[in-house]
Amino acid sequence: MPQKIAAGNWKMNGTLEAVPEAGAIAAASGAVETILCPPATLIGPLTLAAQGTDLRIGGQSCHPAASGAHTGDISAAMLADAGATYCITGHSERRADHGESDDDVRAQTEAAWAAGLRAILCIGETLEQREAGETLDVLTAQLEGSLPGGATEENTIIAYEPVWAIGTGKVASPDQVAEVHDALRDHVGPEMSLLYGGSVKAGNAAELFALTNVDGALVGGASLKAADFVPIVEALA
Ligand code: G2H
Repeated sequence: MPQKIAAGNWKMNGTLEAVPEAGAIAAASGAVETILCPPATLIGPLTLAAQGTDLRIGGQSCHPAASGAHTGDISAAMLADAGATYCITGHSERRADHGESDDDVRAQTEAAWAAGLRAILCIGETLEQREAGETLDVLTAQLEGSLPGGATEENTIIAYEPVWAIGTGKVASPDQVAEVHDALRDHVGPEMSLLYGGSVKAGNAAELFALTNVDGALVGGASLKAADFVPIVEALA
């Protein structure tokens, strides 16, 4: 059985004032694997807030190199040093804002593994690609291009995030999610956790989690406040 996982992606949100939210989320974690991926500046403080609890902390991206002349970047080893045990790779906002290709994502995922981090590798189609009937082909190509050989359920989680559903309030329908997750299951085998991401909220989580091949969610906006995120974690338990 794939592990059930509720992961929060704080994106570029949160300052030290947000640490108590993580503390409240930490207090509710345990029944399922619960992860928060804050901005890099908060990895240390959130790691401290999560000490002695089951909440795990992750980075949102990493540079493929371990160190060097890469101004503004952060390596997987640095994330691990700050307390992270997970790292998101290939989020569509990184692919769009920073031009990250499948090759970049594969190198980042390998770097995350080398630092002992478990990767949360994101793939997703645009609205244009969906309307052209290309969804499964696009996702297969992204998976084949960005998932390194040697991926196992221990070092990798896959997150399906349709780009058109991210932060838009539009959630993919259960049928749309099921079609994609069933196809992904055939690709990655029976044990790897498959998360859905894109406008997940307490109100739609249970319906998504009821789908056979949905093992949890990668949650953006609704992970910033414990009052919003804890019910999602509970819906998965
Ligand atoms: C998708 C998701 C988190 P949101 O990016 O990765 O964000 O839940 O705000 O759509």
